Amino acid sequence: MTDVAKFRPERRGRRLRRTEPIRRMFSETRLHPDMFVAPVFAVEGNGRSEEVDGMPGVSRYSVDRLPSYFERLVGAGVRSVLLFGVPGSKDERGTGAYAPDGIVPRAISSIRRSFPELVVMADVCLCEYTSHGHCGVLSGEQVDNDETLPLLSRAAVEYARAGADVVAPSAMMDGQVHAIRRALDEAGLDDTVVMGYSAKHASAFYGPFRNAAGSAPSFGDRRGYQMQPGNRREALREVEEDVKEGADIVMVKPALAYLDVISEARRRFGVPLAAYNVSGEYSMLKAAALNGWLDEKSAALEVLTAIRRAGADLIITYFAEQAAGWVKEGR
Ligand code: PB1
Repeated sequence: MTDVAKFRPERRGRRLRRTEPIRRMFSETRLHPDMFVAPVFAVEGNGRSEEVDGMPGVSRYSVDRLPSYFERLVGAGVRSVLLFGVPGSKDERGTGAYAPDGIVPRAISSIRRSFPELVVMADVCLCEYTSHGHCGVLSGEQVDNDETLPLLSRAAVEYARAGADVVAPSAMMDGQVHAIRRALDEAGLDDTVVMGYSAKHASAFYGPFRNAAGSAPSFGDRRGYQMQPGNRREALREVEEDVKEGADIVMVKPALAYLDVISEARRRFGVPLAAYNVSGEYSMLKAAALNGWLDEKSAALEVLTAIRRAGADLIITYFAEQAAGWVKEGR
């Protein structure tokens, strides 16, 4: 057999991968439960806790069932929730979204005193409340941007008055952050944080959420207000606009298919950056895990690590409860 001189590489990158303790020392991207935000669906009625079709492990809860669920979240180490209301009735102007006794103000009021340690965020949009399923009021077949702004502002004020620490406008209306900030300040709610859904793309990955919230548009789509998936420069302009309008936190959504946008937003802007690991990103991983094609914990932690590595400070994720437990285990 040919005698081949032994080659001894000078650089041995594997030295820093040899053992688990060495690998932990040089881990460049770390997750912490404090960075996870758990989306929560609050529904009308009593005694309701219903798993969402297409989102194994995610349920919709009536207000009376929220405290026990929040006990579970806090016990797992989750410190922040993002509330979505699923009203009992809908109408053309989405009046349930800004009703003082609406599902979200009632949900917030019911848990605020019991969970002072939780950061309570409330999504601000009309789509769950409108009979047509669009994120604003219609003028013909178009969402009327400027007619929608005062309604979003009213909703944000109601949620803040009920005790929300953060209001999060997700309607993708131009000027929504400015309008809501001004309304909050005029109502004396200067301390309420505004988290803008700044760069929100018209994604195919929202399907399971729309099923959970009954918020799919009854006609057309959201491409007249959410951005097309391929537009990164436009996304950065939207983030910049939200910063100018006074957003305390900006966001890129979805996350997994938009890591480049997250990374560029992190590079350009100093404000806290959230990324929304949306329903479809959750469901596809869950489906693969349930079929035995992927290991759920490893794949989910890899996805969350990627979103964190791209630069997100906060990750809104349906894996929040599980991931908080996994991260604590791994410490
Ligand atoms: O998890 C998800 O898919 C989030 C969906 C998101 C919630 N903010 C919306 C997407 C949509 O239906 O366009 C709701 C928009 N207000």
